[in-house]
Amino acid sequence: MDSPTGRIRFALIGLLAAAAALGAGQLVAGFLGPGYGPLTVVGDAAVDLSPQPLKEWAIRAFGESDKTVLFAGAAVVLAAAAVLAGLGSRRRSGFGFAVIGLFGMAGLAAGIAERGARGAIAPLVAVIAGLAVFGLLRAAAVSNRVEPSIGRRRFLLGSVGVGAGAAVAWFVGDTLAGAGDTQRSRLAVGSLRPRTPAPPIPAGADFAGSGTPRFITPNPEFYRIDTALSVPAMRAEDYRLRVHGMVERELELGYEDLRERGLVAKTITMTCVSNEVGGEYISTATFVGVPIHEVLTEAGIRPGAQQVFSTSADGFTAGTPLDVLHDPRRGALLALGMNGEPLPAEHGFPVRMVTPGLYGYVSATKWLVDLEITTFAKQAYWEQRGWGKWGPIKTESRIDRPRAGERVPEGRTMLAGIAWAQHTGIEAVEVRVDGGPWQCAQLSTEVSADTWRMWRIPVELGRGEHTIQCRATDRSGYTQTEARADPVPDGATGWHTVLVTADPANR
Ligand SMILES: Nc1nc2c(c(=O)[nH]1)N[C@H]1C(S)=C(S)[C@@H](COP(=O)(O)O)O[C@H]1N2
Ligand SMILES: [Mo]
Repeated sequence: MDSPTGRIRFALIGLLAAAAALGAGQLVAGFLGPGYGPLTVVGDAAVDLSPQPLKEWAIRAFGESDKTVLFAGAAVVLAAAAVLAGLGSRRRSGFGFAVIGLFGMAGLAAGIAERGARGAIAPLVAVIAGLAVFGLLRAAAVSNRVEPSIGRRRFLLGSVGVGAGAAVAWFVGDTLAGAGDTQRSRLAVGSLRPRTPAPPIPAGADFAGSGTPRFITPNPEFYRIDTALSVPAMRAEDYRLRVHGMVERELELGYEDLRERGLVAKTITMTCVSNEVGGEYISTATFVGVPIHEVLTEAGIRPGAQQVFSTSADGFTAGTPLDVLHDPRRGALLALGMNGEPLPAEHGFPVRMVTPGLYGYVSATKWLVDLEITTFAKQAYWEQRGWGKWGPIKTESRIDRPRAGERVPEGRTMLAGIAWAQHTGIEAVEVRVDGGPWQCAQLSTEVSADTWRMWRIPVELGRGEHTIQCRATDRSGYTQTEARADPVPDGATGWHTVLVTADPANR
């Protein structure tokens, strides 16, 4: 029993018990509210108990990562104690139970001291889970000595199960706690009143009755593109935006600093570069925020600067040409709100960028924390992965009705769809059936050059299969090309083409 494998097994039991304790504690904490996690509570207590000089030294030594260092330190101490507890209970289980109990008491004390009675719940659950897992796994390991084949199997399965369960519990609890924090913070933000409201959307701005999307995309339906697996949980209260690099003066702006500047509202159609011809990655919202050019002007741009390199809390980066962001007529925003509410967590709460006329991957960083003014040399996330550096949105159009493959009654049918050429504006949309002559569609009332425009046109369809195509012409006089291109590297092109079948009306 004192073989090296035996020792590893008992060390593992200790570690798994600790993992189970943390996972269970974090899961419960997720339901309790912000800051109830076992590690957070113990960390806070440790900070409170440590002498002032030590705190100052830690801040000097580790700066912004002091919290990470504290967490890492706590994890190392816990892991070491867990291994010891496991190894020390090879012959008798009492030692392990005692160590877990001791840590449980410390957690309980920290929880109550830092958060009151409610703070006792997560440590209690954690210690119970830790004791239970320790007891069960140890029993399995001991039976292994008696009945090696059965015990080994059971022990292995148990270990894997406990490890996976602890990880899932931790993840769920952590996500819940973060989402709760973010929602509370969003509610506390209240209403974001713009100094200059966006012009109202006229009744004729969409042809929703004929099958186009509504002009403003409701937030829950707005398309989403994320590189991160989970939505970053941020609070407006903690928000800091750093503006630095080739500037006269560095800025550090909190949420209220931005809000107090006088917000403007702007209705913008965003598009993803990954949108296929006919695709769904396009939506429109009225954003409320601070004009980016004002912030850049305040920082003072130094000669030679070319690019604004933005970084998100989740590590995503984008590089936007400085001249685009510095141009007041472009109207790029540091957006705080979307369609009358603070940004939803999925769309970048507390603050994101929105830039009319550029695909999102170069210009719409969500959960924005850093703006570095720099040269074009620096490469952002998608550029490093082979996508184009500039990302201007291409003039395109889409058929929404009828859908590809749809059966329509023969005779008169209304065709409808959307067209976009952000920051240039749509001049015309033409439609043709079965390769016939191009016919001009009716356009919806224009809201601005930065938003999509809807089109519709009635056509006669005889019985049988038909090919419907559309193409847009923008205000620069450019008609979208028929040449098919994939989204990689800088946006898809080609005419959206759908096949439909017209059936006899009275069957
Ligand atoms: N932090 C972060 N910001 C991001 C992205 C991302 O993955 N992470 N995706 C970008 C891309 S590719 C697009 S098209 C838009 C999409 O914004 P939405 O998800 O609010 O529609 O956000 C941009 N900003
Ligand atoms: Mo995108």
